[in-house]
Amino acid sequence: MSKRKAPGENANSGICDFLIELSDYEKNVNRAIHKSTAYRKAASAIAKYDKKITSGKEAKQLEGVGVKIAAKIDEFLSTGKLAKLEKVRHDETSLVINLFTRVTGIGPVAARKLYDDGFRTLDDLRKNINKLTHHQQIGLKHFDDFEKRIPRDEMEKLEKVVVENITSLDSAYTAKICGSYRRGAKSSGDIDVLLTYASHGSTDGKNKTLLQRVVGQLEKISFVTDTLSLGDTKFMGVCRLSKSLVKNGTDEKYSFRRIDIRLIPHDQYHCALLYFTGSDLFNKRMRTHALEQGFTINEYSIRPQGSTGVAGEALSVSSEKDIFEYIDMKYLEPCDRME
Ligand code: 8DG
Ligand code: CA
Ligand code: CA
Repeated sequence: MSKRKAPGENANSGICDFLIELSDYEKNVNRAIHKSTAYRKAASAIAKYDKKITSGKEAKQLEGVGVKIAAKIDEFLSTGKLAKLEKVRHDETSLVINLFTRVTGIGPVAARKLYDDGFRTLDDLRKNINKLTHHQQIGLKHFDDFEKRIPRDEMEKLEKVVVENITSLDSAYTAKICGSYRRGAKSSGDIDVLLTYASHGSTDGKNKTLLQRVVGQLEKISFVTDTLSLGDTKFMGVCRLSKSLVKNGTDEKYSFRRIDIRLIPHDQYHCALLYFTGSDLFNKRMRTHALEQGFTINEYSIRPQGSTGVAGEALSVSSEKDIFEYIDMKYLEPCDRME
């Protein structure tokens, strides 16, 4: 997951902002994933609502807004703030843990550990770099760049460099940028690339070189600058555009960006495409709908859920539309898959 989500602009952004702050707090500090998701769902439903909310009661009519959240909305509307958040914002433990989790590679558990070890600031971490993994060190080095979202026009340039270089390496490769970019977002947190190779199917076993060749090429042109992790199927790294990579490029100073590349067997391509296009809230909703219809879907396949609860063989899929059809759900274009 990219760490910074696009801020909302809507009639109720005050409410959405505090719900997202609560969601982050529950995830990072308390490691209460379900609470965190509940706040994010409520924020998402409220963001879609185009009237200005005037009471908790009104908000409660929306899906995902229950009694407790409605009470918080009432408190916020009448006082302009939230006692719970005021406390969290002044609580050193919460502040430090929240800050540390903004470094890529530092999750809630590692952040808590670093806090317990006595670290309080990013400078403390910089001075004790040996306490961090390689991934975390790179995250710290590019902390400011990774906090910035990538404007869509830069995403278009990044896409061009990635796709052209991969397909000119070998035309049997296909590369596609998914995530928020494929959903048409104005800005993206990172670059999510799906990679397939014509003769590489899920029954062919591991292929050690298919992904490494691609990463090697992107390093050779000085596009990929760091590797956070590289396995047979997943690369996590850092890249940056440069004047020489962008045709008609200006002297614009480019930022370092997070890039993930996943190698997908061609028979699993459409399930992966659906999954990695997201959004993650949409994925959760679709998965729930699938289960109600007796199917289980994940990033690899869609399978019928047998009466004993054991999933059957993967169904054949030749487009994203097929998956929607199996579960009797109206097809949605990527730009309509916000939640
Ligand atoms: P952003 O980067 O612009 O902030 O948004 P994004 O592209 O939608 O989110 P992402 O965090 O980069 O994840 C890409 C897609 O992967 C997401 O849209 C849906 C899917 N996905 C989930 N759950 C998870 C998860 O737990 N981790 C990751 N890495 N991806 C997930 O549905
Ligand atoms: Ca990502
Ligand atoms: Ca993304």
